[in-house]
Amino acid sequence: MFATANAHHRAAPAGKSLTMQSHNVYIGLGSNLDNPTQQVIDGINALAALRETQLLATSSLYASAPIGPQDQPPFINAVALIKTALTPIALLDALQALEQDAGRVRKRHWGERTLDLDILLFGEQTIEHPRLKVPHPFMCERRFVLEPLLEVSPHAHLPNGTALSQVLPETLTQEIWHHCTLALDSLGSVAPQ
Ligand code: A4P
Ligand code: MG
Repeated sequence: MFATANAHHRAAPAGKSLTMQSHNVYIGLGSNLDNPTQQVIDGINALAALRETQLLATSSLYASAPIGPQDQPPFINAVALIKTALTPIALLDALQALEQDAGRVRKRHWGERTLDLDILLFGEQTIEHPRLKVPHPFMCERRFVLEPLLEVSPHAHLPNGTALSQVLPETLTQEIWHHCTLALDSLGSVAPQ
């Protein structure tokens, strides 16, 4: 229902080449505290600045009611596509450092947070590590993940070959709202359009 043309794709920035083996990775961003729109935009720009990493595309921002405890504010979510030469655990460490930089306090499971950064898909890999499960265990149950991911990559699929477009219809009872599209500004950062 949302135009896939909204997704903002960009060419690799000059001077940031990846020489080692690299993977396309989808990151889910979410926030429902301390100006969530700005938290998610700042999170996307922080992803673009990670070492050995390029930002390839971002979805629009979407608003939705919380899944989990209901006595918390609505969320703003987005999905970013990056290309990274970091290993999965090195990327997780980097994302957790960014969450801390955003002043994250973990109040409760599935509860409110200033910035949540989840690794949704890491190339074609399936990862079962005590600290990291990929594909993200709940991604297929969440419209606020699937809709922005499909905006970025309409043909995206799980490592087992299942097309995410096939899974999306099961989540359509969850309401989400298109919040705003993002555009690259003259400095190469994303900002609301
Ligand atoms: N971890 C395992 N796999 C991954 C992965 N693929 N990506 C581990 C990132 N981390 C992963 O995460 C707990 C641990 O998960 C990490 O230490 C990492 O080693 P957390 O974010 O600290 O804790 P959490 O909040 O208890 O759980 P989780 O699973 O991250 O929560 P979710 O699934 O992110 O859900 N409703 C709306 N509308 N929008 C939202 O964005 N988000 C949540 C949080 C709940 N409801 C929501 C939203
Ligand atoms: Mg998380």
